[in-house]
Amino acid sequence: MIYRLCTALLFALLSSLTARAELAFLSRSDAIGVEQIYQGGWNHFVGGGVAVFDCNDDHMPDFYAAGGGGASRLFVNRSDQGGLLSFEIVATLSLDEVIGAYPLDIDSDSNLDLVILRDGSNTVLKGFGGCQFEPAPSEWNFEGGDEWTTSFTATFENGEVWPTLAFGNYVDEKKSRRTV
Ligand SMILES: [Ca+2]
Ligand SMILES: [Ca+2]
Ligand SMILES: [Ca+2]
Repeated sequence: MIYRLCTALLFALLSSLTARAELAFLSRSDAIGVEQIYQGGWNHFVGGGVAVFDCNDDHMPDFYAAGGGGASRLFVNRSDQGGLLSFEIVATLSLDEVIGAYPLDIDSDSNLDLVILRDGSNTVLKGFGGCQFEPAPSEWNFEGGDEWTTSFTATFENGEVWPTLAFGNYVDEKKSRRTV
């Protein structure tokens, strides 16, 4: 009896492993509707970030993809659960010279905001839910600078309601061009 039980369990395990080995992914690249490319000159050799987050609280991941010298885009996930992938592009949020993006609730209103790193002025977008964004309000006092920004982090320091944002800038292009 024990032998039969062990045999049955082993068979079930092997069947499970076989099923897992057959797991496959189907390319649905056409679902995004455009060819999203991170491209550009030497100032885009570093970068290419994608921010994956849920900007409309429907539990389906949306993403904001950097484009370097091309267009960055927000792709809102319009797929049916368990169905084929489908995305809607929010054209108004397309920017150039974007190196990366990070979702973060800067004003703690439960709507994710978006920090966008650029070769040029960095951008902060305030989220309003429903994947609606607008430039950060002036009272946030965000100064985007004009440097070549390639890294970012943020932290809520002890007792602080607003996060501290830290941007990492790469080569000083003005100095670099003088020495080339
Ligand atoms: Ca979503
Ligand atoms: Ca927010
Ligand atoms: Ca910058």
